Amino acid sequence: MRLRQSFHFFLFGMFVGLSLSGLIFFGYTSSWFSRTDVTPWLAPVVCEGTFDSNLIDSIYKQQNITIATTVFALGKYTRFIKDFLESAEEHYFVGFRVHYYLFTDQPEAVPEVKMGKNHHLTVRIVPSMDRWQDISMGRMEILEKLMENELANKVDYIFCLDVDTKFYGRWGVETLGRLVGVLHPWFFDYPRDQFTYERRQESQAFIPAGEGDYYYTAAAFGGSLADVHHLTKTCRKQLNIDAANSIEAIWHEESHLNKYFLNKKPSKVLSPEYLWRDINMSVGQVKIIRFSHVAKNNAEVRPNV
Ligand code: 5GW
Ligand code: MN
Repeated sequence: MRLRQSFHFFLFGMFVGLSLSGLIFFGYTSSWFSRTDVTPWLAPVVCEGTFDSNLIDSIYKQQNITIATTVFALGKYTRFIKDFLESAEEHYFVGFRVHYYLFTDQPEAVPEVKMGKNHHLTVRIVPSMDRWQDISMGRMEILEKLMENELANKVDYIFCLDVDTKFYGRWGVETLGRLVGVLHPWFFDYPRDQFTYERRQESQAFIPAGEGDYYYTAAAFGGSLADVHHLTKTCRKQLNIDAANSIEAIWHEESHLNKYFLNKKPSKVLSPEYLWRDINMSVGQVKIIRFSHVAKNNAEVRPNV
């Protein structure tokens, strides 16, 4: 009798033990996949609270680095230059060497903005382009040639940014890495089947269902000069193949960028703190907004396409 009782007790103990370990194991695995400060390939996802800005500044200060930064302002987008540059001068790599390359079809529309110490601005004239598709395609090629012909061995890192944006907080050396992608502010908490990847097999940007890690924005990307050069060269080629096949990826170069990042995983991912949206977004989802798309009236600023 006593033996039977203790046997039952033993079974019960086993049951509780197994259930608990199952719970712990399940909890552990699910928390691993839901970690938001690191990717499944162990690249950091940079957000407030994951770095010490003073410490990281002091580490990078020992290296004599230059960060090139490209931005395009064609047609009516020249109206965004002032806020972009002024806010960048308050928040963007303050104290580090920065060289902006601003590409525009109207150099006379570039406002005078006082550059901080070791920050420089070069304005480059590019031909006017009416079709968005030409701007988006032309952008990759212009960047590729800039890096090849002028920046090689002169700068260490490069970021390519949209101009219809503004800085509200620090964007510093915590963002530097070999290949850096930024999470799109609309999709960071969506399941991957809802990402707006290119789904037609005929496009070079095609990503099949069930694949893809994140949905990255094309409004900000960067990394080391060699890695970003390879990125722009690859995307330019893929865009050309699509054009030759009369197919245009659903979100233009953003679709191609996402395809690129599927094959070449970013070594660092920036959280949506590094590209928010001034409109339609609840601020509660991020601790700080550093860089954000400003509200714009597309019908007003975009040429008729
Ligand atoms: C954008 C859409 C349709 C037609 C033209 C343009 C356009 C883009 C333009 O007329 N001038 C221009 O300078 N651009 C550059 O491309 C800007 O740097 C802009 O930030 C970038 C991406 O275009 P956006 O900002 O309109 O795209 P979304 O997806 O951020 O709205
Ligand atoms: Mn934009």
